[in-house]
Amino acid sequence: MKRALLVLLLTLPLLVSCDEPTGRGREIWRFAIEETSGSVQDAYAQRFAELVEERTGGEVDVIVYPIGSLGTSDHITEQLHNGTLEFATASPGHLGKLIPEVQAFLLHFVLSEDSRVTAEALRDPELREFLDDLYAEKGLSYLTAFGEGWMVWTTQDEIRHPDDFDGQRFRVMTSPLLLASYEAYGASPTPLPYTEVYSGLQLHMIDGQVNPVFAIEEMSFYEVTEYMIFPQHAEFITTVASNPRFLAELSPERRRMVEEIVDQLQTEIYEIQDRYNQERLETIREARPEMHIVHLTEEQRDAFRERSMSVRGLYVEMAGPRGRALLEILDRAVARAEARVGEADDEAAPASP
Ligand code: 6CS
Repeated sequence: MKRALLVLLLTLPLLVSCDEPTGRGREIWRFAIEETSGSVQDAYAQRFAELVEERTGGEVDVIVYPIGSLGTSDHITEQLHNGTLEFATASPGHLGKLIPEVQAFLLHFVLSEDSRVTAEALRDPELREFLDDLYAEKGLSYLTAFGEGWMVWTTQDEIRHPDDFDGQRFRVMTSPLLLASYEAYGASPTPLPYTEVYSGLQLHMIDGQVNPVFAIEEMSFYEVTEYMIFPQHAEFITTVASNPRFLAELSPERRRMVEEIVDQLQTEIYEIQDRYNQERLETIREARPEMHIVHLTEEQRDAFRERSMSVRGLYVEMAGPRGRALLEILDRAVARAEARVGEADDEAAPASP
């Protein structure tokens, strides 16, 4: 029954589009996201749709499916692999079950503390080439990765030291490395799909969760927790993927168009996520002035950093030699990005008298 509904849902736009007054059915590309309408991923997919429609003169319509309409993140990845979807976001927090190496993006205190550097590093050609191969092996085409903001803990109790995690049932995404990461802090991590987190918190099945500010606002997690804790330990990173057979059948012009749009959106999405995260923190402050907002000190962060070190070894055990190689590639990508961001800052700085 569920499958029949899904097929109907996916084919409906095709049927509708065949009814164009010209009689010439428009082409439909389906883009599923792991977030709701109004999210960072939605902004990405909507801009992608707008640019595709503009550049194909309306020949291609991109339909965006928010989370829930086609199932969980795992279901979306499966549909992308099967070719029922042409594009989808695939966050390492869930995709790590299929591609263990991508869990490098989930490690704490590994990437830069400057989100501009991380955004720049995610464009690195060496990194792209490596991820291209990993995704291809699993029947997916890697298009890009981008950050969606710093991860923030929302909890019932104040957490300033790993010992405060003791006994906390803490919701994480479903990749095994995340369980290991919060076990290292002493928590009892609980993997759950995104759409079940609010009720989990409300019914006290879990005591806390972690996500960027924009998500905490749009999913209303702030309504059912007391503290927002900013540890600045990791950014939420997602990836965008396509179906390899679909891409292979595109004309060279269309293929180039997709690459150019993805490239253009890389800068735009950085600005959008930055704005969403700032604006929505204000929304939360206004909606719930009693919410405790805690920024960990350097000393407090150090205690978490120290505990997180053992998880790097676990990552290499899970992801093998290619996981180790990816960590090295990330190090090089960050170093190159730091140099580029530094140069841009120097150019922007007013010349000394
Ligand atoms: O926590 C999650 O599961 C989700 N969080 C975000 C911000 N995006 C997608 C992901 O599935």
